Amino acid sequence: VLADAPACLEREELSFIMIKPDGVQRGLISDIIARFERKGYKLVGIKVLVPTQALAAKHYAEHDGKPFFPKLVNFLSSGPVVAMVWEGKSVVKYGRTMIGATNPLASPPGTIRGDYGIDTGRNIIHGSDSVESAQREIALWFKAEELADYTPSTAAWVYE
Ligand code: IDP
Repeated sequence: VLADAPACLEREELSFIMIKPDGVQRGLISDIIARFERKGYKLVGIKVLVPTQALAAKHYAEHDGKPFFPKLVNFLSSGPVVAMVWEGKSVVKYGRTMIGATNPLASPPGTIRGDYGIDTGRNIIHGSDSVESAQREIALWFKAEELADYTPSTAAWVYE
């Protein structure tokens, strides 16, 4: 079967997904990982760290100057986060669908933010909003050698 499915053997799209300090403190790590895993996406990088303010500010550089920026940077560096890289077809766009809207109260049930959050400043998880953002964010948080390249034995059962 695997020999008949070469497409699943090549590097697919990558997204940077991060469980923020509120998601970690609330015990949502395993639930969030399980959602991406059960969808069929592949975990290729993961680490737990307390981001420095400088790293948090770089990650959210596009929001520099906005009123909520200082609080956002302080919050992200207030405790451990789980930084991850997930791989799979359309993982950037579909990952955002799984995550929901920026405001958890505008996110439908079934999405991560819809199921678990209330305030925008405590929305549990980050996901890259474009393939270009994903590339920038992955380079910011991970070294190339920290990303695994492998083919799960289930690949031919997920991709045709
Ligand atoms: P996203 O996380 O859904 O991509 P962005 O607009 O990129 O949303 O904003 C980044 C993060 O900044 C949000 O996830 C949220 O935590 C925070 N944020 C965005 N807008 C506001 C706001 O108006 N007030 C407080 N925090 C905000």
